[in-house]
Amino acid sequence: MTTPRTGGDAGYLRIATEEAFAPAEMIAQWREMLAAGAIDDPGFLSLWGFYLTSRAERPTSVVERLQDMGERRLADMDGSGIDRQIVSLTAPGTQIFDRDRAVGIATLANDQLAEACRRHPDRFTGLTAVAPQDPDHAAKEIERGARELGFKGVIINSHTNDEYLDDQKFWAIFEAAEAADAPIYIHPNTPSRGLIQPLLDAGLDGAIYGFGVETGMHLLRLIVAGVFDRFPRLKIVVGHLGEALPFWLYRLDYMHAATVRSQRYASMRPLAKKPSDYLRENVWVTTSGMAWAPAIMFCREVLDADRVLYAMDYPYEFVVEEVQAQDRLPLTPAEKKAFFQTNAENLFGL
Ligand code: 1DF
Ligand code: MN
Repeated sequence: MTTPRTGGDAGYLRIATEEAFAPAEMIAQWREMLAAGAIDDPGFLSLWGFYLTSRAERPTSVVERLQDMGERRLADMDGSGIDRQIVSLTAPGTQIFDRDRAVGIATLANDQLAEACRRHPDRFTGLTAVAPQDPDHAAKEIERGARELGFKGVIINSHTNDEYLDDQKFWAIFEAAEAADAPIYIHPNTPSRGLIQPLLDAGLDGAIYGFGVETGMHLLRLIVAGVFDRFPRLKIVVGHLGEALPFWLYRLDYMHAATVRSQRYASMRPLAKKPSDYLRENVWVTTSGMAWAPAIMFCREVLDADRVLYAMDYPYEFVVEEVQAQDRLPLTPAEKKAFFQTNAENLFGL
């Protein structure tokens, strides 16, 4: 098969929606903190302790590519047929820092990303990075991102120092995102302290499985806490085909209803809708790292074809054959255009 090309000759533009970058300053701070023994988060130590010290080919190339928002990235996009990247701050971004540093890195990352988007407006669209450690500042940064920087959504890398967004102290973030009509991409982080140990023991804490456990659970926590009853127009995006939740729709509905009825948990109160309704009305999923036709077709069937979007997960996943595999999905030309292009344009307001 020929190499995919940009420019729409397949009948659609390819918009990749979970693409990562890292300011050199953030990588430098991570390196310093690791070297100083200043970090005790087991997930961060496992993930970035590896990426920032390994000399193997994949981690060194990932760390270099993350920091390039210029020629190298554009050449990679040209070589894999990606017309536009929706770019976001790589995990865990600000979410490993104390509050003041986190706010500083969010601001710096957003200013750098906005500059790259201004240089290449036809290739890059940005998402706003925030420091959930300071929810009021995060709310203001969401507004600045939307109004001044031209960003089209928000990135949050799952838990922040073991805390999840269903805690009402974070809800200023949801209020700001809903007001700006900015989708929040809940991207994986390594599992929180209480969740990680058995995964870590088996080498399963990272992208192979732990990311999905952490992030799918995070979204479920938002649902059962009633976040979408309080913020009915809130839009959430998750990668990796919904972090396995689409497979669980039936059981989630059945068990949620049964649990509420039996009044087993004070924390599990009645919701206005079924868990699957929120997953079908407030959530969009992307195919990052899941270039697998049966799973993609299943998600289109049980969610909705408008809710399944293409993503690559550059530079962690950079495999031209995966673009080709998705070009070959058993879809009509119109469906394929929605999958690669117009679903993303509609969701992010491009
Ligand atoms: C990995 C995968 C790292 C994904 C990521 O960010 C990431 C990895 C730190 O393979 O270590 O975003 N991913 O989304 O699958
Ligand atoms: Mn990713």
